Amino acid sequence: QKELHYVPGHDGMVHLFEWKWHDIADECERFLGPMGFGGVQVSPIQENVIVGSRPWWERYQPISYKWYTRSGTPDEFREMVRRCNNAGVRIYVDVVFNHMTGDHDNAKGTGGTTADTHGFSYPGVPYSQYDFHYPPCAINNYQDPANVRNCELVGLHDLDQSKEYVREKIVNFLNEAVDAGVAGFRVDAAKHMWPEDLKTIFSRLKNLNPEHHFPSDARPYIVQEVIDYGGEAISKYEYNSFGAVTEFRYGMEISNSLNGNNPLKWFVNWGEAWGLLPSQDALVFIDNHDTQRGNPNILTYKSSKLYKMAVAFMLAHPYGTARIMSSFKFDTFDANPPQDSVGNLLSPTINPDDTCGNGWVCEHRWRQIYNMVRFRNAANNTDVNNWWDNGQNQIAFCRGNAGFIAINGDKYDLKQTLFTCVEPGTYCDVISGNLENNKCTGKVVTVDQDRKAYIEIPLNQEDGVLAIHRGAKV
Ligand code: LAG
Ligand code: CA
Repeated sequence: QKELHYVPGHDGMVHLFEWKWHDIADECERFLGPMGFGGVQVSPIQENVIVGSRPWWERYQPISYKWYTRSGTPDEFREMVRRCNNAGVRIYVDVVFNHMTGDHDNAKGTGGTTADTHGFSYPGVPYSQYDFHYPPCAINNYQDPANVRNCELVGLHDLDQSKEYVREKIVNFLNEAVDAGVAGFRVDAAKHMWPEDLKTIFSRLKNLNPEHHFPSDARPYIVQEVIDYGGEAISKYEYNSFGAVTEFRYGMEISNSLNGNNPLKWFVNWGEAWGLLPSQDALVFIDNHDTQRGNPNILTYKSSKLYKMAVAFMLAHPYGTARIMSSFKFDTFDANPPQDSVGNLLSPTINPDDTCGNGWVCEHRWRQIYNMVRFRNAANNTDVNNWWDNGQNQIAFCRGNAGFIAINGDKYDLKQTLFTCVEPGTYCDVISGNLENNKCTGKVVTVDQDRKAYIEIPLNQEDGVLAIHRGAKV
């Protein structure tokens, strides 16, 4: 269950964090489909407890498995999945079934469901005390697998997935989404569940719904969120035999290097040799919705130049399934998503230059990022070849003879004639510009008969990357 079932000619997943369903449907049709994106990770679909201040994280506290959230209704969800699939863009749902809510007085959900959280009673499912690890204990020892998996993560009531009844509720919840046409799931807090239980649950999922352009016998894609930076009792290798796994070391190492702690030239053997999962098992990303607000060492939209370099490297490199974060602006950990005075989520507005307004960052609409999605598509099925570096932080490599990228992570200009692998001709650097009506609005790169070109990335420019590919010839 590691196959994404992207539509041919599409690649790259974008996490449209906290977007509403009808806005995602619009985005699939007007932008993601035409730009060649492969899929969208959407925020949790199950009903969550309403937290008074309406932080984003209330969605990680399920109160029932009904599809009523601030993102929309069940009908709106189904309609989005249908429209996105028709636009060639797959939908992956963030599913939360390690736990239900924490303790809340008079708990009420986004669909009106109530619960006695202190009594571990959730009539909307229904679950009772018996379905949980009860009496509760707190996770406080990451060297002890039983503590991590059978106790409560930050006070969230911990379901017992070894119970047949609990498994059945979870499987039904997931299968309803499969019926609606989703292509797979991001499994929240997978590290906090036993691999054997997960394996059983996933084995009971239906095949993908053939009415949504999936091949027959297609299995749902599963990516399990297992945070493993090393040094804890639970390993990502306990999970990758039966589904893909989030590779948290990926964004950590790239951020670390661009922050000046390791030379970029070391990335010549980037991949399993670095202790990363096998490529086909790994979901990779620079930041996610947790690390962007909780981990100061991870690059985010806030350090835009370095961040675009990181994302460009990720999309140019063939290792792993790439996921792009699409954020809302925030100052503090708890900051609300864009919302009105009564707590309804706001839709993004689209500016004339394709960027977003209304508090949405929309990294996926930054030219340097969406053009690298196109690069990734153009370079599909090729390897890294003709690696070059200056012994420090200036690197370049090809993808077969389909594309070439150079990155300047040094504190001085990159000015070099380099072998580009691509056929002779005139190319548009898709980082500094777009190809519009056969004209390049950015740097033009001339590749000579020897497939060499003069490459320039001055330090004072907006971006530290240059990229050309066979899909963007002038
Ligand atoms: C995840 N992956 O394993 C999510 O990616 C992450 O965003 C979730 O935490 C977490 N696991 C649980 O699904 C988020 C926030 C937490 C928040 C939690 C539940 O990072 O801060 O906890 O969602 O809403 C909040 C409070 C805690 C409180 C807890 C229970 O911050 O202080 O104890 O709620 O009331
Ligand atoms: Ca657990």
